[in-house]
Amino acid sequence: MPNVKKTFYLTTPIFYPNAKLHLGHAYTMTLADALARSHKLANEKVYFLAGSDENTQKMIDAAAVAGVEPLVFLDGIVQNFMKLYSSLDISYDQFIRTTDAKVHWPGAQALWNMISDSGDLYKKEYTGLYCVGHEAFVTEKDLVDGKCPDHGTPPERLSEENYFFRLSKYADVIRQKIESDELRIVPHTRKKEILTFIESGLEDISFSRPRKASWPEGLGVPVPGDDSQVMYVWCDALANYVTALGFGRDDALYKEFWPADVHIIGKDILRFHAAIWPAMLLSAGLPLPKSIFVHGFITSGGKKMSKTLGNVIDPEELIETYGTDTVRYFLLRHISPFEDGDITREGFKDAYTAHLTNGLGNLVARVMKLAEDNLGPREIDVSGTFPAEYVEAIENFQFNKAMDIVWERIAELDTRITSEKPFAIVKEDPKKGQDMIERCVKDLSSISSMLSPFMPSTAETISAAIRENKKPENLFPRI
Ligand code: ME8
Repeated sequence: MPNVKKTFYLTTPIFYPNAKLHLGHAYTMTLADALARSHKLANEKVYFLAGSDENTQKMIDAAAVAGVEPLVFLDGIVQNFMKLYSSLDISYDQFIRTTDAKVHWPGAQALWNMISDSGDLYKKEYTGLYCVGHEAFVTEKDLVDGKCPDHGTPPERLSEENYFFRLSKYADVIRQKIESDELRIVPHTRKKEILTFIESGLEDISFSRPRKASWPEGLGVPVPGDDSQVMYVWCDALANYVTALGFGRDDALYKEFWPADVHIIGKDILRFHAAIWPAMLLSAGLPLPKSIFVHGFITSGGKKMSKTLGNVIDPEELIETYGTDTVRYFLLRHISPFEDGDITREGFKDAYTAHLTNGLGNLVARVMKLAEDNLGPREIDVSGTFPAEYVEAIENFQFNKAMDIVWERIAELDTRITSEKPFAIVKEDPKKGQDMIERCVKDLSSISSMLSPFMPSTAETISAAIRENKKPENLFPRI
């Protein structure tokens, strides 16, 4: 039988390109990358999607403030996204842009037509409160003191003709699929949250807006058969998860990878992914994603880090000072993936010194110095399996737990060297000492494999040092 690899399709939110990305976005991408790399390590065929959500009013507004043509502005920001992903070592396979009329629009329109054929779209005059920050209509009960609590801005009152999607029709089916974990929502607290939301009743939602004269050509997916309207904004954005695979144009990837194994999202966009998106797919008769992993927010000074609130930490700045893998390390180990986690510059520095300079860096130097001084070049058999608890932690998206397991190994090996003293024994009984050192190198190699999804270039440096039997340059110099 041909050896068919298990496939693994992983998506990330396509961020709004109205400003530079901050550490919160870097967090989502780092979680996703660690997951993608773990599945590659397990020999699966991974497809990892990133992208940007471009057909929006807030991008137009930001371009106006910057004094640049919207489409030029977009190109600049998207380059920034990609630059950040490259400095974070994000191994995405495709970057989808929703202004891409060749890649995204045919599928978005095909999906629209399927939903329309099911009788789930109707036109209606709508008056409501619109939060530009969320790019969504909100209700009075979402507001605090008349303002959106997430963005601190009052919503606009809009009155216009829109196409509406019969979301209400799908509430029961979606609830049942989430309850039974056919659509698995992780963590459990988010599953409960979305079930409560669905039980409180789903209302039909706006799926289009009149095309604005101020919007440039090339922005906004035209509603099939009604050029006066563009898709807006979640129906356009959510469709990216299938259009990127060629849905509606060239189905090869779609057939291979859909349904998605995991949509990774932040907790702010749970409703869109766990209610609206499944309803769209059900309406179109397409399979639902298998799971949605919902992470918490990175806060800074106790408040959500957000462009609008102006308390952002620039990931590039941290990468410049500490290096890519330190930033990845901190995000993956010191922030609980299921809850909010605060990050301060001091906490970051302390973790660096304690666990990277003194922990991992010190151990690598210690073991490799012993190896370089005492072992001749020799083949080290490094094949081995990962501990079950490590694999299980990753399957449950508990990257911090998986890394705790790695750091337990680091501490164990360090303690063993101190107590068994191979450095002394090798002088009295070279054969015995060499065997002990060889065992240390093997354990270091297994630590390096376990680290590779999280800190890929550090893992590669360690592996290379082992191959060459040479102590590497100081991995995490004191700062
Ligand atoms: O919502 N902590 O885009 P967006 C952790 N375009 N993660 C954070 C964060 C924080 N403080 N702030 C943002 C959109 N994020 C839509 C998505 S998908 C079809 C369309 C991350 O630019 C987190 O992943 O507002 C959150 O869900 C996402 O950025 C929102 O990004």
